[in-house]
Amino acid sequence: MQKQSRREFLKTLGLAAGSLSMWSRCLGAAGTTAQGGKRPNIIYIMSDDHASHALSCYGSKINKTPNLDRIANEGMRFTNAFCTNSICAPCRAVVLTGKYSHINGLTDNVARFDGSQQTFPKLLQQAGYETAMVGKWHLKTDPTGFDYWNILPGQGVYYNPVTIEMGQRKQHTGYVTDVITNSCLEWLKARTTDKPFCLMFHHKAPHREWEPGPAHLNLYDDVTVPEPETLFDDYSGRGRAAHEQDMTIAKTMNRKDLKLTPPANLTSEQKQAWDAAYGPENEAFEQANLQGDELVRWKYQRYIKDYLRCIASVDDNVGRLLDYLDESGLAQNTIVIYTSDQGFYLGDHGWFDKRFMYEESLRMPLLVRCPGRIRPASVNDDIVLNLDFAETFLDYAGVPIPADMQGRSLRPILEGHTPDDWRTSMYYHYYEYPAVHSVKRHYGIRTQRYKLMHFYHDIDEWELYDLKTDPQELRSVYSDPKYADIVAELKAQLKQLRARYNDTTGAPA
Ligand SMILES: [Ca+2]
Repeated sequence: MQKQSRREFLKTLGLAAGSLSMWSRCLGAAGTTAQGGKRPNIIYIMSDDHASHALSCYGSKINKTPNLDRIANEGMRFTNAFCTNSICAPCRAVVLTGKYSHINGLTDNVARFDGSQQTFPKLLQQAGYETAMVGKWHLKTDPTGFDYWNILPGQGVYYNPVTIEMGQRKQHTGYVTDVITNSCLEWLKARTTDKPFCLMFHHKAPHREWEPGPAHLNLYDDVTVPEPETLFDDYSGRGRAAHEQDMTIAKTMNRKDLKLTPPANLTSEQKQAWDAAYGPENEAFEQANLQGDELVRWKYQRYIKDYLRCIASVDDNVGRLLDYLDESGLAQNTIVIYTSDQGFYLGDHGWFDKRFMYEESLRMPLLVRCPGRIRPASVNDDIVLNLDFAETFLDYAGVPIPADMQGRSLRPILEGHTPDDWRTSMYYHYYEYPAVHSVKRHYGIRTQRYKLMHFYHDIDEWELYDLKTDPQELRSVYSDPKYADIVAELKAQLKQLRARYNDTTGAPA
């Protein structure tokens, strides 16, 4: 935004006419915000594995997300939001603590989160906020720092889920994205205090095995979803890690992922709708005996349609929440964030899943709306991290940011003023290996233009990508003499980042 001229800004506002009145209402005579000292509510919406290239406000070629786009049109969209360790539970721990995985203790999905440590919900609670956590938690220990919590056990299931509400198991009939949203709305409607609140609203969708809800079983039936350019990537130009992973559509995807085996826990009515949606196509598939690229193409269509159907339900349900905020008057003083715990491969490089520091899984969608505080339809390309969220929420709540948190408040950026000393590079570290999907341990640095990665443990390989000339990261230029100076410079910066974040884990840089 700060790079837009006033004329461009006004033009953008024209495109977001619905947002303009809301924005204007909050402007004082001098054009400053009229919010005064009133502390904003915070609604943090996080889905699971929703890649930014599956939101239309990010230019998706494969789906439309009108309700999520609304947050972008009425707030700020970040184009360089990254996670620090691209896997479910560790991302959640980073968000709660504002600390890297090696500091908060949750480096992989196997460990248990130590809920006795400092988290931003605890600090908000101490500062007089009412706090709630609803949906996928995935940290193995009970939530701490929340006045109310209602979570899925572990990964949860899509259909007829059990939730654990303040320690009590509850069986629900229905689709998980609706169930989680219902619980959030019930909590919001039942509130009786005048306290500001912070609600964490975490969807399970669109996590594997991508089971669509009853309302979207037939969405995309009559279309062929465009394939990613790298669907048939052969990994030449990259190191052993890209060759030796186990997350390809061709080999790794199983019959349950592909809905050739139905979910076990459907009601008879749900089963009927399910069979009607998948039955005829499955029968045709079993008879066709597809092989090679043709088989990959079929699997890609089945996978991506189901993934997008799950997102359609997230989008609808975010719309329900936004509507409620409008009707209740809460929209005016509530920060609404939409993000995902990390990105995902949508057939890019022939893959599904995440874990790698390559772009598709490193990058998260990040949309933030708050009328009067954040300009509508603004776009920012600074490097921001999930490590920054805790600090941002504390900043907006007027709570001092503890010195041991490792990120930085996004508030100045959200309000249109990127600090001169904002980070120009980010540090990443992935640990879960050997494990499912066989993505080797690695850490690295990403700047606006370059990415240097070091794979270690049972390997010692470096890769360098020039994102300007090779945005799809198809050819490592680590050994290209033309890039020798860049390699030396980035290695020095990487060492500095490891020292700054006190990361002594993994092989030395
Ligand atoms: Ca995830």
